[in-house]
Amino acid sequence: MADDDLSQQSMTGIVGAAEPKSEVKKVKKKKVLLMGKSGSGKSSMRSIIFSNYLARDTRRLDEDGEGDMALRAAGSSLTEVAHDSGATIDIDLSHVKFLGNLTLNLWDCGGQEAFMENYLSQQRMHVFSNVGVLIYVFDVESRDVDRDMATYISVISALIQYSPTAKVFVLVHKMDLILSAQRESIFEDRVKLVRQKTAECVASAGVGLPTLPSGEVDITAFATSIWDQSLYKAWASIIHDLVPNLALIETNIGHLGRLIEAEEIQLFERTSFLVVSNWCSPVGALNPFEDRYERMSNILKSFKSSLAKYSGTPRNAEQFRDFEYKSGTRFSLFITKFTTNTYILVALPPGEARYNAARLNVKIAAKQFEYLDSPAGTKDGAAAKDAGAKDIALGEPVAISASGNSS
Ligand SMILES: Nc1nc2c(ncn2[C@@H]2O[C@H](COP(=O)(O)OP(=O)(O)OP(=O)(O)O)[C@@H](O)[C@H]2O)c(=O)[nH]1
Ligand SMILES: [Mg+2]
Repeated sequence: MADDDLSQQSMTGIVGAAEPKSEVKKVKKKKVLLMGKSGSGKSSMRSIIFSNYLARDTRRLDEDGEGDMALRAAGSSLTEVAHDSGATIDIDLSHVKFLGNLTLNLWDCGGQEAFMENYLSQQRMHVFSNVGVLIYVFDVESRDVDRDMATYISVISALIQYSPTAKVFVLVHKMDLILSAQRESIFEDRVKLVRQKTAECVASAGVGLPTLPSGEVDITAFATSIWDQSLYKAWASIIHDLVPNLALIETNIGHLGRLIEAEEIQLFERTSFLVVSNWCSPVGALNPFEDRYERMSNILKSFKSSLAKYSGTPRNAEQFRDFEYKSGTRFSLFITKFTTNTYILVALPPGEARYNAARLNVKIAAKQFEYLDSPAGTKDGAAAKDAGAKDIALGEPVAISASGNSS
């Protein structure tokens, strides 16, 4: 696209009026159950994704003592730190604010047998009602697969009884402990078994759980490990299904990408650095690295962790606002704070004018995206409104030329 064309483009209507504003701004709560056998890795993944822990920080005291010491040194408030074995006692509840309108109520359910029995009996209704998502974690190294399956099926039965519309994700975890040549077949066998047992359970109950058009129960399975980016891929997919307004956000990310001639845009959630939305131009789509989204999450979390270490700031502090990388004649890239709850990554073909125009346009777009990201009645929502978000649907023309002059 020529520079002139770009200058004539505007951010008009970048946020469409398709969805009523009251819908966009509604605060949505989702109860997410994190379940599985004790030691399968639930709290570890939660700490890595939502509390910026490094994988090595999750090692339990009963293994080598270093993990919990690291957590203590960092002033962690997680309950498992207070417990010598590191196991979660009963249920650890956390509320994670996600992209403004979404609050995840994360129920990290300690997996020791006595607790499991309790969830399935006395606390059955309390634990299993109003569940939006069940994430069931299997330890791939477990020696008692039959027992694990039996517990899983008890959980599925309770879910069918109290939350038949819940979406089920299955994580076959600790894959790093399996030889890489065997990973795929072990994962496939385990998932096949899970699907078969789930289908039997649903058939005997006669009702329940969302199904695919094929009639199969809709279970999404991932092979994960805290030691590589697979964890980010799984959680990005889980979150992707939950974020409200995502279709609208995605449409507008595409609009922005075309306007600034980007090759790729990735939108990260601020705390977890999960990629919640992305867009590629036809050229960007040729990028052979299909796992680049989860790789970027992983890299940025490590980067943030190093910044925290060297600047002495808390783990969950903002750490950085801007990052830019110009690779000569190959590409330019920047990552910048976008809205209250997001960071944006923009990859562009080389060229200073294009780069500068993109930076300015992203700044302008941020004000408009803020509307989708901040629920009504909050300070940020009000700020977004003041910044012009109210007129988004009407489309206030703002044009930036590729030479960086605003009109
Ligand atoms: N090798 C390997 N170890 C892991 C992985 N994920 C977690 N662990 C380790 O597994 C141990 C137990 O992890 P937790 O997260 O406390 O287990 P949990 O599922 O919360 O256990 P409960 O709270 O008792 O239900 C810790 O020492 C972790 O470091 C993984 O992907 N690979
Ligand atoms: Mg735990």
